[in-house]
Amino acid sequence: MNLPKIPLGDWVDELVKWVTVAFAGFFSFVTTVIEGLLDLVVDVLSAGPPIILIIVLTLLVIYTSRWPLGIFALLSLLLIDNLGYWESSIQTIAIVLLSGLLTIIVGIPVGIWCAQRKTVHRIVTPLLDFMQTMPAFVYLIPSILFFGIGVVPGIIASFIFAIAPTIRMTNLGIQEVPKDLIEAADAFGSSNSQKLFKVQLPIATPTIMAGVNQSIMLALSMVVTASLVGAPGLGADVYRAVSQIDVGRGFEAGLSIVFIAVILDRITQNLRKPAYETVIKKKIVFLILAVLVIVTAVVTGMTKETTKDKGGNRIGAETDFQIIGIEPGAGIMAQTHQAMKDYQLDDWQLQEGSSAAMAAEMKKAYNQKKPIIVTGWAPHWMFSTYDLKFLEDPNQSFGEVEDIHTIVRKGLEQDAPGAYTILDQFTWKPKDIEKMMVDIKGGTDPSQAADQWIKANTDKVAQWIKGAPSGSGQTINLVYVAWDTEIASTNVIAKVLEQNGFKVKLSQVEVGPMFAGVANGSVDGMVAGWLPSTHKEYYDQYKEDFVDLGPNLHGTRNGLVVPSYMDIHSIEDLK
Ligand code: PBE
Repeated sequence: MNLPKIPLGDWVDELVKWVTVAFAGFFSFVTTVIEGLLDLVVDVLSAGPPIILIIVLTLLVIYTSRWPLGIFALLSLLLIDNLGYWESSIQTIAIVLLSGLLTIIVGIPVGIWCAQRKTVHRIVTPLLDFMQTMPAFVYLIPSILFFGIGVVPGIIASFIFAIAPTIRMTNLGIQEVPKDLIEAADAFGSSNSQKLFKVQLPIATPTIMAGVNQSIMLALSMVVTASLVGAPGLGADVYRAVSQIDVGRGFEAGLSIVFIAVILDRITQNLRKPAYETVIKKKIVFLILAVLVIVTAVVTGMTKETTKDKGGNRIGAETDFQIIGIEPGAGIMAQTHQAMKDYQLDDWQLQEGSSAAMAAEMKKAYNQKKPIIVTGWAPHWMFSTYDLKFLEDPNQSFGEVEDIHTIVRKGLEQDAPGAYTILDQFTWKPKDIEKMMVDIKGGTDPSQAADQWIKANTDKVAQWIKGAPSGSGQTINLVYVAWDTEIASTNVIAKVLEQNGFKVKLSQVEVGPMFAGVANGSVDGMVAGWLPSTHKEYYDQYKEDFVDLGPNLHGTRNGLVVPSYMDIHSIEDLK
């Protein structure tokens, strides 16, 4: 059938664009509120030394779930602290508590409403199905545009993903209240609200609590996903470990998540019927807890006002002392950390996320002429789309002008000499790759953009394939990271290989896995090694195990990038 493609994606794009602008005020309000709340929760949780919270949590676990589990909680929390994941854990607990709280505030009323009105139920059920089945990643995309990079889009996405069980179980719990009880309540002439609060809700509580428990667990399962857009905590530790293939750290952070999951799960599961309820009344425990929380909140709130002032850097005040970064494993992230040391930017924070999220932030700030600092590199389409500048780097923390190298696995030369030769001869100029990046940015599919570029540059391509025996349909596996530069280069070289008798499989991975994959021979090659400095660590780690075919492009640059309208010139100005 030759029907034109329905522009569903374009419509969604347009809608999101419209919503972003129309509700800008509302979104920034929500962002401020959620960030403020989260700060408060984090401050309260980290008010004293870790041991205090460890003891409080342990006591809570003992109270709800008996002492053997309490011992487990104590040991696992001490281990988390010992391994150095305490701060991350607090971030994670705070994020989960906050999304949990939001699901309760919104979910229970909606669930009650569903139970009371058939029509509402009929509308909400398919919506919930949709929300739960749509991959949670997808919510992150508009969330970044609405709420910016950081913890807020993560919380919102977790909330959407996690709310379904609370609504469903509240509805179910109320539906399941025996008919005769309702009739009895009616017979005694109770009003609707009396019926709800005195009969239905109390009977439905176990079911509702089961729903809340599931929601909290789902929110916890989102922490790694949320870290892709910059949410801090254990999820970010896991993501960093993946990005740098650091098995040990990944395991430690993962284990911490498991411990926290068990503790939160048991507390919420048994909260309704605590194991030692006969010893101390539930009300008293809640009261103590509430007083404790409120007192700490007030005290930290008062002391914070005085410590909050971070010194007088003007740009810092405008940008909240944030530098918007990209994938945690990227070389430029390590360089930025180095720069922050070299220039003593102690007040500043480098936000982790992804290249796409960074670009989205830049777009948002640029359209509103707001100040923003990102980790940036050239060649990049951003420089032709926006008016941007690199901050001067007198200390050379970001190294000099660099090359991008092609790196292949050992043995490729024997196994696929044609592909090897083509990869070896592949070389082009910054303006070539820029042209392609702009096309891709403008909406052209990367493989189509590659086609167009190849058609327009036959002479260059002829140089690459000179003397290369054509393939006989062997598959060549190429890996790349979703940086705009590498999306362009990888697609071009893939097309050229395909035109010369190879089948090409492209896999998008994180930085560490990209180097490791070529080194252990599980993939054939990549064209994305930024050297000598950006990827030095990865290069040095694996250099014995792969073949470096040298530069395919000369003249790249990394650094901190700001819009030209910002009145700042050098990284030194951030001090
Ligand atoms: N980059 C683009 C990468 C290399 C390619 C500068 C973001 C990095 O920092 O690792």
